[in-house]
Amino acid sequence: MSIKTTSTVCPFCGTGCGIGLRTENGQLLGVEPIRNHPVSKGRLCSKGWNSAYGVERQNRITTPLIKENGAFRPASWEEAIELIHEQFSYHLEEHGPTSVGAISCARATNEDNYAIQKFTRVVLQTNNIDHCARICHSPSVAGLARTVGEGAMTNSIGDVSKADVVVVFGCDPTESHCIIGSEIIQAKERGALLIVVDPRKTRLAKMADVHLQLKVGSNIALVNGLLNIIFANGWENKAFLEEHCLYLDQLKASVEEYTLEEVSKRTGVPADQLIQAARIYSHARAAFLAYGMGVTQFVSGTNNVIAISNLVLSCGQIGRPGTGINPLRGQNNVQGACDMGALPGNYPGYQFTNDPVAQEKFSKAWGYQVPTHPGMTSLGMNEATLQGQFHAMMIFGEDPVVTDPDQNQVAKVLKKLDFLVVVEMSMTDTASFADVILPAASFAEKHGTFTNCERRVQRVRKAIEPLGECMADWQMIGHLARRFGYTGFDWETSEEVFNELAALMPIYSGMSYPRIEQHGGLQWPCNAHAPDGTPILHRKGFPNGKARLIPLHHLPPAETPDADFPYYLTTIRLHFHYGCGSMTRKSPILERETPSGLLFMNEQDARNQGLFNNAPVGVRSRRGYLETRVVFSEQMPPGLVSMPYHFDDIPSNQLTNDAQDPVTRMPELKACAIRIEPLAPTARPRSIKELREQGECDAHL
Ligand SMILES: Nc1nc2c(c(=O)[nH]1)N[C@H]1C(S)=C(S)[C@@H](COP(=O)(O)OP(=O)(O)OC[C@H]3O[C@@H](n4cnc5c(=O)[nH]c(N)nc54)[C@H](O)[C@@H]3O)O[C@H]1N2
Ligand SMILES: Nc1nc2c(c(=O)[nH]1)N[C@H]1C(S)=C(S)[C@@H](COP(=O)(O)OP(=O)(O)OC[C@H]3O[C@@H](n4cnc5c(=O)[nH]c(N)nc54)[C@H](O)[C@@H]3O)O[C@H]1N2
Ligand code: SF4
Ligand SMILES: [Mo]
Repeated sequence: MSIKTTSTVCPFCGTGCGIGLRTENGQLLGVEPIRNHPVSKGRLCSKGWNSAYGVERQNRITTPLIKENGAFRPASWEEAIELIHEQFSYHLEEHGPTSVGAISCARATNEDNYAIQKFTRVVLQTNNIDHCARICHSPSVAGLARTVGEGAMTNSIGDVSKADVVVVFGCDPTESHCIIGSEIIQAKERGALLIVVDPRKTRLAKMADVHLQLKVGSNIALVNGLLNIIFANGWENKAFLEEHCLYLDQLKASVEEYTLEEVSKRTGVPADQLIQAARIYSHARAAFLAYGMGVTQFVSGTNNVIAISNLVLSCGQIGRPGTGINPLRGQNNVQGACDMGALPGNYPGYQFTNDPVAQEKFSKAWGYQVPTHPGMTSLGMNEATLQGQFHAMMIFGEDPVVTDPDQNQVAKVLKKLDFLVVVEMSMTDTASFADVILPAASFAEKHGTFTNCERRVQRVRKAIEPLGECMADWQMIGHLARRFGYTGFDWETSEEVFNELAALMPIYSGMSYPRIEQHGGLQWPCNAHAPDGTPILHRKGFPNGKARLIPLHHLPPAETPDADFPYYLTTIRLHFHYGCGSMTRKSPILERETPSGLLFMNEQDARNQGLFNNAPVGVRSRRGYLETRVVFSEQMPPGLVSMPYHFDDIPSNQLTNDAQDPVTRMPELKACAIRIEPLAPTARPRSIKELREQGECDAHL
């Protein structure tokens, strides 16, 4: 008997830490860090250490399941595939290809995502393919494409240590990207200056040299204010602007009205702090700016990203080590899922679905004419369902009932679908709505690649055999496509899938499994011009010749507090749990740390409502109601409360608003109006299931 360690990648966040899966006799024993890993260097956060719990047999779905008379029964693969073929064929024939679609999985491998989007385009004949990037960094993909040309982190995680200024803008890396968070703390300890832009006093905000504690939803006003100060003092990088940027005059004119007084009033940030931050950022030798959901998850998400890009470009803090505009991509493989074209408007490698040249390229490569009608986004498919125009859907590894805004609305959609297939590892709220569930192999049971937030494509390696009848998503796609009578899906290994996708994507064309292994991961673009990959983008300029500065104006959140709903609710992440909690909540260690959803609130606000610490409360928005406990938090400013979104029993998405960014249809997950209804001091908060059973909540679920 011997213990073996398989080197692979953490299945949670986009940092992409290296983990060793320890096995004995084909059984998973646990996890160890990889000492010489280029990103994590022997470190892991508590989720990485606990990743083996998330894939344990007792929690898994291990055979296909078919719903009959409201209950699931085990089925064979043949039977499940037959039913899917029959139903999708029917809807394709009856209502056409715009009436069906798929949601791909940012937790699955590149090979899985490539196969899923190819299946959707070739077999289902539609561009109705999307995934959770929609409600995550789609504004980064859209915004940065318009300004600098690429929607990804421009620099590498290691660049944090080369910066003399670090800006943490609307993200909370010590909770959400913990190893990046620890790099920032180390940089600060070595003398780098830290600026945090966040309405909450996060752990990093407490350590910061400047904490711009702005009002929720005032990012553009704040950035335009900083630009006004920078231009008024001549602190911009004139040489860089001259050589690399278009439309400076328009930008300058647009920020004129953002005077110190006006911006201070709009954002709530004192004028001296605005001046201090503008001076530090513009004078930095190398300023590393990281941003996250506090920027993107607004109706102004794309404009927020563009505003930050204007700031970065105006100070020339890009294209050099230690600088850059760095969206911290969230899911382990959300960068990859976007790269693979699991998006309605993009083929693999960000080639546009409305470009005739790209259409021809992919039609030829895949051997079938690709669809030309525009695809719908995930929330677009939901709306079309309610309007009776969308009928059948496949969801690969997402739990929108818990993670999409306005849970009651999502449930209504899933109920209305004529046919729903969910591909999952374990039973989720969303899977319970399915007509067919297919059992997905976990990251530990398959080979493939993940692309982390710094564009590093890394090898995922199989440590154990797939449990029961589980299969990698790309393998299921192969079986499905063959049943539909299509060729071109006959891959035998994940490596064959990778070779096919790399050949079609100029940004991956220099990659192969052996080369990825040799280099410890390769950062795209990796091709003939950059055979060893590209740790820093835009060293020599911008893909479209020059970068664009784009004037913009402040837009408040769609819903603002009023007499009926007097607080802003913002939703956040907690260190110990991940996404819908379907993996982290299986770990007794993580569950012990944070077992339940909570409402974080400023102590004074709570006392004004007669609430004590831990008091039970009802929380109501215009869309839903839940019950939880209040926790006094010095992180929260007056008027703002926060809740994590990881808990299916206390789901903050009961309350959130699906008002959307017009460019990307990103919903406004970071700001909605709520009221707090104190419960009897001895009452126990009821779970959402109890509330539903007692008729105090929308009954769709
Ligand atoms: N532990 C854990 N880690 C995760 C995840 C997880 O579920 N759990 N999920 C992963 C995923 S998918 C993602 S996308 C990333 C996200 O990682 P982050 O971007 O760090 O995520 P959040 O905690 O949602 O939001 C970030 C911050 O935005 C702030 N904020 C709210 N409103 C505003 C505003 O108007 N302006 C500014 N400037 N800030 C504002 C909030 O106070 C919060 O601190 O995390 C990844 N990592
Ligand atoms: N209120 C609020 N809501 C939010 C957010 C917020 O900040 N506030 N953040 C949003 C963001 S940024 C994101 S990214 C989304 C995330 O939302 P989701 O993508 O729905 O969340 P996850 O928990 O990552 O769910 C992924 C599912 O994939 C399954 N899975 C894992 N690996 C595989 C695989 O290899 N194959 C298959 N088929 N399945 C697999 C897991 O079992 C899990 O149930 O949540 C969004 N929702
Ligand atoms: S920081 Fe992210 S990738 Fe690293 S161990 Fe934690 S969850 Fe995994
Ligand atoms: Mo995300």
